[in-house]
Amino acid sequence: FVLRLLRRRGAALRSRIAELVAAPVVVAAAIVHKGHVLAQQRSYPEHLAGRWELPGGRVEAGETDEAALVRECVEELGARIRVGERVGPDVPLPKGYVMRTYAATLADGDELPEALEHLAVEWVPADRIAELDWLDPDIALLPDIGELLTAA
Ligand code: 9L3
Ligand code: MG
Repeated sequence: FVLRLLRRRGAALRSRIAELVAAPVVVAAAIVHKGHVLAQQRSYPEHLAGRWELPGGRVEAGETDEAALVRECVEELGARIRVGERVGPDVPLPKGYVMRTYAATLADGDELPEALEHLAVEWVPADRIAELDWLDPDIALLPDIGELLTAA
């Protein structure tokens, strides 16, 4: 029965299955400007409030990583970004998610974006990255972010 259904429904069903099997992705943006990376301080949930992270969030069904990152940065910072290369490895998150990070730049101007959903936003230079209390998954990215900042 399943095989007949698969044959009949073909590609649509297979791609739906692939979607369900793949690890759901949280995308994060390492937004770089003049040797600084943008860090934002979480306001929620309570156990993460006060800690720092790269902007981003969950990729929704049918959305590309890039589209999700652009959307999240508009929601969180009111800023449009240009998404660049992948940075560092996929980092495992709770509940089977992975966090995937991309380098990015601000698309319009170079003013520090606003914290629309966060407590604060800051440009952090390479030599001050280690001073912030980052979320656990973001800590795994810090060596790659340091390299990104000093390579530019
Ligand atoms: N997360 C960790 N580091 C990040 C981002 C963007 C997200 N740089 C984790 C925190 C949340 C989950 O991923 O548990 C979903 O993120 P969000 O939708 O609450 O931003
Ligand atoms: Mg978010």
